Amino acid sequence: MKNELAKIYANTADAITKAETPEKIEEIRIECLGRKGALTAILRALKDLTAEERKTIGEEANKIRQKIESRLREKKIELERTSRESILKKEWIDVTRPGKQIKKGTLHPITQLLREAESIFASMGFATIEGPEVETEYYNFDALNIPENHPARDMWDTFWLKKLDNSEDRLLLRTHTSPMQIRYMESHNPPIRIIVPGRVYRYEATDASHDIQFYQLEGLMVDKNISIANFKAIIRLFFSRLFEKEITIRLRPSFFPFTEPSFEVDISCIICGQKGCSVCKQSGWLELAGAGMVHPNVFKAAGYNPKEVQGFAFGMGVNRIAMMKYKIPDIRLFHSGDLRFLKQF
Ligand code: FA5
Repeated sequence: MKNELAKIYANTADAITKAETPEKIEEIRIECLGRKGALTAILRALKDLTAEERKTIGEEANKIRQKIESRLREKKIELERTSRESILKKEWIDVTRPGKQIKKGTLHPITQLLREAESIFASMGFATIEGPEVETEYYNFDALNIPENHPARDMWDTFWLKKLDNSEDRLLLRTHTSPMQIRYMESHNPPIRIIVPGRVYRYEATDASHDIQFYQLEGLMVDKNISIANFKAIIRLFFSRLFEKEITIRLRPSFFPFTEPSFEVDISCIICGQKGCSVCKQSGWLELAGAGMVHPNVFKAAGYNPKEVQGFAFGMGVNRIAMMKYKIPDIRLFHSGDLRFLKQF
C-alpha cells in the first residue's frame, strides 16, 4: 500500500506539473481526491487494516493528501495569474488614443428656415400658431368662400380621407394653412397678428418646384385699418431680413376666393440671378406666396362684422423659400432622405 501511495503521489505531482489550465487542475483534483478518487479509495480501505498498519499508512496517506492539496492550490493560482496576464496582453487598450468622434445630426433645412422666419415675424409682433393637418372640408374650403362645385376647388386637389362614423364633415389632408384663419378668428377678437407654419398636401404631379407635400407659412393681420401698404412693408422687410439683402418683390394680380383683391408674390430668382433656370422655369421670378385682403365672406364665416374690420392674409411656400436661401435646385430633395443632401446643413 505504501508503494501504491508513492505511485499516486508521483503520478499526481507529474500531472500537476504538466497541467496548463485551471480546469485541468480541477480534473486532477477529482481524479485523486474526489469521491471515486485514487487517494480516497486508499483512505476508505484503511478500516480493513490492522491497527498498526492503519496508523502508519493512515499518517502517510494524510501527509500525501495535504501535499497534493497544497500543490494543486499553488498551481491553480499560478495558472490563473498567467491566463489573466495573457488576456491582458491580447486585449490591451491604448488609453492615449483619441476617441471616436460622435456624429452630430443637424436640423432639417426646413426646420432651420421656419425657426428663422418665426423669429423675424416675432420681432414684428406676430404670434406663431399651429393647426391640424387633417382638416374638415368646411375649414379647408367652405368657410374660405369655396363652396362645393366651385371651380376654385380644382386649384387644390387633395387626398380625401374616410369619413368618421359620427362626423358630419368629410375629412381631407389640408391643401393650405388658410383654414387656420377661420379657426383662429372664431376663437379670438381683433387685433390679430399671427403666422401659421405647417405641412400641407396636394394631389398633383411633381417637378423641380412642385411636391405633393410641402410647408406653408400663413400670415394674418386683422384690425380696423389694415391695408395693402402694411402688407407690402411687412413682406419686403421679411424677405430682406431672411435673405440678408434687398430683394426685388413683384405683386401680380391673382385670384383666391378668400381674398379680394388677391395677388401672387414673386421674388427675383436668387439661384440664377434672373438669367433663367429650371427652378424659376426660365422666367427669372419665383412664385413664393399667395396673398390678398381678407374677403368679407371669410370674416362672416368666422363671426366678424366685415364692416368693422379689415386685414390681409398671405400663404408662403416655405420649401421654395428654403430653395432660394440655400440654393437647392430641386424641391424633391427635402423629402428624399438622402444623407448626402442633409449632411450639408
Ligand atoms: C394657397 O395655398 C393660398 N392658401 C395662399 C393664400 C393665403 C392666398 C392667404 C391668399 C391669402 P397657392 O396654391 O398659390 O395658394 O400656394 C401658396 C404657395 O405655396 C405658392 O406660392 C408656392 O410657393 C407654394 N406651392 C404651391 N404649390 C406647391 C407645390 N406643389 N409644391 C411646393 N410649393 C407649392
